[in-house]
Amino acid sequence: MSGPRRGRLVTIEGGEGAGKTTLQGGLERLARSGGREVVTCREPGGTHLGERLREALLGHDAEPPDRVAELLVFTAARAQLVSEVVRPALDRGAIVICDRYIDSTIAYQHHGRGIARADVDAANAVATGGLLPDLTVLLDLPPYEGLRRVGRVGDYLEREPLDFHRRVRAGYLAEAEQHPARWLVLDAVQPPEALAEAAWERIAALPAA
Ligand code: Z5A
Repeated sequence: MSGPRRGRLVTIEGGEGAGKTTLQGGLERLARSGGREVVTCREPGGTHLGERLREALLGHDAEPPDRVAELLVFTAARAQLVSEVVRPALDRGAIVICDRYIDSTIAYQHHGRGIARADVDAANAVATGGLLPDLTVLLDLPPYEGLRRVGRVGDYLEREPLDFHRRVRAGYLAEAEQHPARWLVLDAVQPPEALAEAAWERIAALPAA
């Protein structure tokens, strides 16, 4: 990692339709009302290159890729986002709220696809230079409920069997259990306002920058 960080990196994780984008909006409003600079981003995406990689990978006509290619495309998009958006924002003292980050790759490509943990960790480390979130909010929801909420079968990941999505959910919960200081697990059936308040309480309690 290069130099001290003054801002805070908050990531939001969970399965399809768990409410990540909705929570990001709620947190952005709460953070702005406190006068902080807030930068929001999503993965894959958030940069010109990242959005092009997103379209190539998840566009409606995209075929399911080789699983190692999939790992490398997600982490390539992340490398661009970290260097172009996240690190500069943290250096300015902003709160960065990112919809998905390294733990999506651990949950989907390791727990879901079965790629070796060491390979996923290495790809994440290269992409981020070791930049870890200060807080990761997991919106935990049964996969069938999340897929019902979004009401579509869009990209190839959404077409994966329910068992794949169950492994992803179990993987997230296992990660959160192992690193409780970094994770906040919320039951995503709660109303959006309650989720935003619970997450904001933890963000506000992060040590001063
Ligand atoms: N992926 C990966 O495999 N590896 C990686 O490293 C990365 C990603 C970075 C990206 O999908 C896919 O890439 C994803 C993982 C994989 N695939 N899967 N499966 P995406 O970005 O297109 O989509 P997503 O992130 O999975 O989910 P989403 O569709 O954007 O949903 P969401 O942001 O979690 O939920 P939402 O849009 O806020 O809400 C969905 C609906 O639920 C909407 O109608 C809301 O009004 C409603 N909602 C939201 N909150 C609530 C509550 N609290 N109660 C009731 N209803 C609610």
